[in-house]
Order: sequence, then C-alpha cells, then structure tokens
Amino acid sequence: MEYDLVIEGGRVATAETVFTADIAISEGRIAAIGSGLTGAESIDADGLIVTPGGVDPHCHIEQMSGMGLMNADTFETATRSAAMGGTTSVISFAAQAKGQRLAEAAADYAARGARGAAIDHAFHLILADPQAPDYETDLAALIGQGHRSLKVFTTYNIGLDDARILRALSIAREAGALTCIHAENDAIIAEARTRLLAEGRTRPIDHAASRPRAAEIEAVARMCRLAEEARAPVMIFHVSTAEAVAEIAAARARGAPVWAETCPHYLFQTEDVLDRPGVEGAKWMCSPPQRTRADQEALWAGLARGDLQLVSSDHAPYRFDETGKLSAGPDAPFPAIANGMPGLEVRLPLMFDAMVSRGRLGLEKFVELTATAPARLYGLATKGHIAPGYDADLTLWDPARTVTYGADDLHDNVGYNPWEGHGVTGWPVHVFLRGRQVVEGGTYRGIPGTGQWLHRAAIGTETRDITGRPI
Ligand code: DUC
Ligand code: ZN
Ligand code: ZN
Repeated sequence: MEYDLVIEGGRVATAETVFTADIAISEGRIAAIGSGLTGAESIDADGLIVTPGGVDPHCHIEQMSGMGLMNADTFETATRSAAMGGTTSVISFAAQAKGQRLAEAAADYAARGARGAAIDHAFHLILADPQAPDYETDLAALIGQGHRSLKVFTTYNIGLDDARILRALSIAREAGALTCIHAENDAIIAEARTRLLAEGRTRPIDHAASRPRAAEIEAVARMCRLAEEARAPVMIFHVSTAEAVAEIAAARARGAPVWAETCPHYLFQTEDVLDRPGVEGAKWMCSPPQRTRADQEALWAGLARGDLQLVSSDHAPYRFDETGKLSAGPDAPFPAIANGMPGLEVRLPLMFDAMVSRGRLGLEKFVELTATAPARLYGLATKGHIAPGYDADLTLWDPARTVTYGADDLHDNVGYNPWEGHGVTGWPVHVFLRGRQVVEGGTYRGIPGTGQWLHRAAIGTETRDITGRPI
C-alpha cells in the first residue's frame, strides 16, 4: 500500500518506549508504523528523534489581561512561534469580560482562533463574572459543546471566592469538565504589596517579595480541599514552591482528584532574574514569581514521582515597551507592570535539553510531560501519541544541534527572549501538523487559519494515559 508520506528510519519516542521505525501517514493521520514502508513522499529521519508534536495546555493568546492590556501575540504570531518550537496543539483562554455572557466570550475567541491559528487549539473558559447574564446555563452548555476546561482565579480583580469556586466545580463535575486554578491567596499578596510600597520598594525584584510563598501554599492547599469536597477534578496551574508540591502530593495520596503543572521558568530560573538595573527585570516578571534552587529540585522530584503531571509554558506575551510591560511608563512600580513572559517556542527545546540531552528523567518522560499527559488530561483524544489512528502531529529533533538563544530570535511578537544566552542541545528541525509540514528544516511553512479547534469529550476524575495507567 502506498501512503501519502513516510518518515523513514527515525528514533520514534513515545511516553512508553523508544524504537527505530518508519511512520506512514495518510489523510493527516498515522496509518502504519513499521519498516520498509513506502509513500508518495518521504523524509529521511535517520539520526533524528521523532516525538509527538508538543501539546502546550496553558498559554495566553490574543487575550486581554486583567489590567486591560492586550497580549502582544495574535493567534497568527503565537502559533507560528509554537510551531517553530515543535508544538502542534495549544490550549489558550476564552476570557469572559465583566458583564459578558460566557457564550459570547467563547464565540469571540473561537473566531480569533479560526482566523489566525496555524496549529490546532482549544480554550479554557475563564470564569470572571458569575453575575453575568445566563452564566450557569451558558457554562453547562459550552462544556457540553466540547469546551472541557475552565479557569478560575483566587486572586487578581477577577478572583472568585470559595463559594463561587465550589459552585463552578459542581457544574464542571456534572457537565464533565476539568477546572484549572490560579491559586494564590489574595489577602496575603495585598498585604505584602502594601507593605513593600510603603517602604518604597517598587522595583521588579520587589515583585518576588510581593507574592510570598505562603500565598501559593495556602491557596493550593485550600483548592485541593475544595476539589476533594466537590469530587471534581482540578488542575493547579504553575506550581512554584516545594511546599505546594507537598500539599498536592498529600491531596493525591488522600485520593483527591488533583492534577498539577509547572513551567520551565520555575524549573530553570530563580528570583534573581528579576534583579537587573532599572526596570529591565520586568521582562522576567510573572506570577507566581521564580523561586529558589531548592524549589526547582522539589518541582523536578514532583514531576519524577508523578505528583506534577505536566509542563506548560504559561506563555503570556508583552513587549518591553509602552504597549506592554511599560504601559504605565518607563519607571512603573511593579504592581503596574503586566505579568508574564513568552514561552511557547522555548518550552520544548529547554525541556529536551534538560531531560534528553542532559539525561534528567529521559526521553520517554519528556514525551509524557510535554505531549502525552497534557493531551490525556485535557481530553485531546487524537493528540500526544504516536500510533496508528492518531493525528500525524510529529516533531523531528536533531539531537546533536546546539543553539544559544539570542536577544530577539523567537518567532512571536514579543521582541525579547527571556532565555537570551541560554544554550540548548537538541533542536526541532521539522514539524508536521496532521501530516502537513509546518516547519521544514527550521523554515516556517504554517498557514494562518488552517489550525483546527479541538472538540473534546467529557473529562471525569479518572484520567488514564495511553497504556490505561491512571495519571
Ligand atoms: N501569571 C499569570 O497568572 N498569568 C499570566 C502570566 C503570569 O505571569
Ligand atoms: Zn495564572
Ligand atoms: Zn497563565
């Protein structure tokens, strides 16, 4: 049988195993895996590692921030950047504005994705205003239509109180959705911020002290209890502290339906990245902030044990100018500076370098954390694995290629690279989305508007990986 395309002789990596094989693709799906397969077209993958395309389940694209600032990236620029870094599916946000119907927010973001996305995508529904018209009916209906994840905050101006979070958990459980949570205690943050400003401590490095680790620890522990009580699955976003990892591990040991992620900036950076002359440190400002080396080790241990299941980018793009980080002026105090960094394009190379090239946890675990687990946990049934029937979303890595990041070498619209000077070994040279090449030898070939919205089936408290093992 002749296939559309055969990727020949690569080292094929799944979350379970690594083997040398040809991968045959027809009509955008993996049709066969074996040897001696032939196709209308072929690519020689000898010497390359073939992984599932990355699934980045936490990124902010074409989204209005809580401060009323638009992200620097559109779907066109963000998905270009993602693809250039080996990622073929993203889950970004459909952010409800105050007073806005959820259905309207979902339709608005769906139109943005349909217009610009060059890779496949889905949305977490941000619940910002439970008082908005038709809130509960819209929420249940949207979940039923295939939007299978929500996002709530315990802080920021869109934070929900415990009663409202419990209500959202109950609706999510009934309708079959996973609730993602930004968990930091609002009162602890407010108190710290007031004290720092009174002391005249307004610089980006002071942002770190303004988000005390206790804020994360308390809110994570509380959200784990709410999930347990509601028997509704939650995903704790961007875990940064050792104590929060311990809270999550304890909750999971009790049987609470709790999953959790961390991000490369918590694994590889510490709070001193914020300590630069003037407001330069604003480029690295994110919430929660980067922590300590001991926290990094605890996060890695949590990933190794499976108490944390995945690594997302939390791509939150703002330019270092008056349209973004410096919208409140060139000497803005830290509370007036937007939080977030670009990460879509660097997530996979940073993790490949650490896990595969340097050997920390290995290639299979790299695939699990960056593609298989996010696809399984978020209900992306055709993504995140290499086997017949799955979408032919594949990233081909040159494991020997070494790159040192430059000042502005990413393909997003952010204009700086927070990883400038950081070297990685292992590079995504070819990327395929549903069998179509979107990156060819490092050259972008994606087409805006061809990325598909991913309908998802119900998510419950039991989530299993490709082998049927509970995650
Ligand atoms: N923190 C968030 O909570 N969201 C976006 C970026 C960030 O740093
Ligand atoms: Zn967050
Ligand atoms: Zn985020």
